[in-house]
Amino acid sequence: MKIKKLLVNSLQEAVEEVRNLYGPEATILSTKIVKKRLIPFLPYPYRSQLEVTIGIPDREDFPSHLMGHEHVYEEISKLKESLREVVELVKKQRAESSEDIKPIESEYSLRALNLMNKLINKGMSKDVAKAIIDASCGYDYELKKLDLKGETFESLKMGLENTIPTLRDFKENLIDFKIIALVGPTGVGKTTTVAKLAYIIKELGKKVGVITIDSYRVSAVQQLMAFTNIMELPFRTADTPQKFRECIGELSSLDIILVDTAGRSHYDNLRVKELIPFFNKLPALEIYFTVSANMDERVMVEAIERFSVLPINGLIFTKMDETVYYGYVLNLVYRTKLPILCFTTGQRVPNDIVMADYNYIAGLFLKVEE
Ligand SMILES: Nc1nc2c(ncn2[C@@H]2O[C@H](COP(=O)(O)OP(=O)(O)O)[C@@H](O)[C@H]2O)c(=O)[nH]1
Ligand SMILES: [Mg+2]
Repeated sequence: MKIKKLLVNSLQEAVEEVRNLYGPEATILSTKIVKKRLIPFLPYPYRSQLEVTIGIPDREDFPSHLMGHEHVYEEISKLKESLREVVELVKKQRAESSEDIKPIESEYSLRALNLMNKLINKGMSKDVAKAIIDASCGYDYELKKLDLKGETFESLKMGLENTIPTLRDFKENLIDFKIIALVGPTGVGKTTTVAKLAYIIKELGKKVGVITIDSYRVSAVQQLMAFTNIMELPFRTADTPQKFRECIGELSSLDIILVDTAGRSHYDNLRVKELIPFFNKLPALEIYFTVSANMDERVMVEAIERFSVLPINGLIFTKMDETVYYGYVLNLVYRTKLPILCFTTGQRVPNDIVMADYNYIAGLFLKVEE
């Protein structure tokens, strides 16, 4: 608050002056009668005047064009009123939404609600958890509620089977020639996963080869080359779409070709597009978007959006050992409807990989916490 002093002839004049000069919020703090000399230096003659001390509220925070205008205060009181209305509205909506939950609670058995909570506690969105639990439940006429169809683990598995697509028959379906390409953000574990998949496919008695698409010539291919050498698998590097097709031609007598891709960053939209000519009109191609499970859910969604300029067939989740928010993973699957091919669970090649399997997925949410 600013303090000002004003000399006036009467209290009436003071009130008017204060209002005119400083607006209705200014207040008279005190008054005092003072003698004003009519001739400087001489005590006489003099005139009595009223000295008023005024308090003016600070206005520094207001935009300059509003300063000194009375309607500033009206605006503020209007704003206060709107704010009060907003607060009331939010309170009302909150009360209504908690009413929404009550029918849900009374709709399910305690067991089903407990399971739903376990899913939600690991990052699963409520709507996804509800869809899975709905598929795990049947109506219990005695309880008059939805209850899990069987024992918790089996019920969850059933629920997952109906809501979360997977490629659990992947191994059985490796009959015709296929080109399996992994795309996704840099550093998620594509190269490592290609090596693990190559091992699994070779163990199935299939002839498998690996091509690395490295159009930016930045990635070290040594890692994969060393691995394919040990396993005695054919290995090629392609830096142009034309070279890529030549490599496929050379390896076309194999059963399966795995394709690793290298990139600088998933934020680089243009570079994702650079992959399009490599994969254009390529028969028998399957593209798997690879993402690490330890990413924030929003980052995962943003990454898949960037890569969806490519025709994605399924999902691979890496670094499952580095998260407990498995719910994020299933949210992504549920929303994209893309089936899961596999999960990777550590750095060790070739061991740390689990092909998509409902026992494994159910176990993520039900295993005893360490
Ligand atoms: N903890 C953990 N690390 C992994 C896993 N998969 C790969 N990595 C590591 O992640 C890093 C990047 O892997 P890389 O295959 O080069 O990723 P790329 O850039 O997508 O090809 C390496 O240090 C890998 O050992 C996994 O499942 N769990
Ligand atoms: Mg790589």
